[in-house]
Amino acid sequence: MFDDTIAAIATPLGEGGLAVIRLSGLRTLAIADLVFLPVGKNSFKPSAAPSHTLQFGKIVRGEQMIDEVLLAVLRAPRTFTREDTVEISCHGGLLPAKLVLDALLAAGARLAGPGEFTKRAFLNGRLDLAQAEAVADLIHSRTELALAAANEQLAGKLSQRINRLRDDLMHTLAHVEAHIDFPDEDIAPDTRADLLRRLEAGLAFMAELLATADEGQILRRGIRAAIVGRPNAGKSSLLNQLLGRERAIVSHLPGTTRDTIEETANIRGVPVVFIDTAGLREAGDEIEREGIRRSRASLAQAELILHVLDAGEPLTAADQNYLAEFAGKKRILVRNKSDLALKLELPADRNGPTREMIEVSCVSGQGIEALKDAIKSLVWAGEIRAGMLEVAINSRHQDALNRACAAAQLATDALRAHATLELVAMDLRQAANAVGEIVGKTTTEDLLDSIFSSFCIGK
Ligand SMILES: Nc1nc2c(ncn2[C@@H]2O[C@H](COP(=O)(O)OP(=O)(O)OP(=O)(O)O)[C@@H](O)[C@H]2O)c(=O)[nH]1
Ligand SMILES: [Mg+2]
Repeated sequence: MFDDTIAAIATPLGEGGLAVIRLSGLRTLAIADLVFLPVGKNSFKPSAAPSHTLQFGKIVRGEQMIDEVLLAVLRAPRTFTREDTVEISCHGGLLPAKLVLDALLAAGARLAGPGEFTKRAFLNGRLDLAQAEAVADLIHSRTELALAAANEQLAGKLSQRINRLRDDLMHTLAHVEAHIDFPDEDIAPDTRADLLRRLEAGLAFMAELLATADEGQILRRGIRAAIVGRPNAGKSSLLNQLLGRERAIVSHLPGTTRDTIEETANIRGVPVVFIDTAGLREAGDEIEREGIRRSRASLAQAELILHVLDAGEPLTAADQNYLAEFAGKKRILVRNKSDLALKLELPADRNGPTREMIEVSCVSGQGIEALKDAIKSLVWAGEIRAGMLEVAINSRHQDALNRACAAAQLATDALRAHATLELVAMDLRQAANAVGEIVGKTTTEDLLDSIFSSFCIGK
């Protein structure tokens, strides 16, 4: 399908034990022959080597010996790209990998763009689009749960469901179109009822998939949780407890934290970016005021607020204001310093979001596990169902499904109202196309570019 052969370093740039250079395309074996000298009687030149074998030898460029390597020969079609592929493991470090790559480029390969190997895998039919996206999810996953979801998607669990849905829409479309060709015949009542039933089942199924969108986002991107409260409440101490290490400076001086500090932690499978902020108060010098401005900006961006209150101090008017101010957000009240005598009394009227209060001591660590549970259950309503991981959709899928749903709804309404069948067919085709975008049955070059450009080079 492609007449050029692409090459790239597939491992991260930097020093390491090994680096891997990848080569894929029609001329892979010929190019590899030019740069690889087999060493020992059991090694072959790439074009003579059986598929799926490792050859030991040297990479050379003219007279210059570059590195001693292991070279894997993988012949089409049993490869990731479905093209002839060679993977060269050389010594780690920037220079050996770069010189091996240069030798391949000099021998006729072209430097691969981001995600180009995966794009070829897609265009050659090895993966569909949802599976190709799962490759990127897998690389970027920050928790085991996200990894599990990426693996399910890569295995085609989402694609199977999407394909069934699309087939179903196409089937209905074919029925409707058959009647358009014979304008005298109206759809028989029981056929119409049957088509409506199918469409409704499809709509219900799409709604079910759409319901996983939030969870899919959380798995992929995590959530941002701002730790706020007045100075000295123990915000930085709480960040350190949640991370399990001394990240932020803690001191008895109010106004210690001036800049915002962001760190990611894995909270019961959910990646959470915690943002420690400058204590909120009116006074303060110029730097502290800037810190407070940043606290406010973090607050605005956060999906979750951990409002830290000092159990050893009575509630102030400022605290009251903050309690009211954050009431509209997803929030957890953290009553810190539970090791001290309790002086903090919360207003009796704690309905709504204020209900959630966790007592902790950042000195003893008491309550921290309960706080993690509370965070997890607040961002992740309900259990993490095994079936959900299989289909946790991303925002592109969500967008396509929303369009498909709207079009399928129009088709359903039109069919029920005995509208012209042409109209029904048009909406159905739109729905099927939108669903097809998810797996890449209907795509545009722009869409592919936007998906694959977010990949690493060499993937
Ligand atoms: N007794 C007790 N002291 C605590 C606890 N948590 C924090 N502290 C103390 O409270 C003081 C303030 O802690 P920080 O974590 O720096 O408070 P902060 O909210 O980040 O303060 P600013 O950055 O100034 O806004 C320090 O002296 C901590 O040792 C706790 O659970 N119990
Ligand atoms: Mg602090």
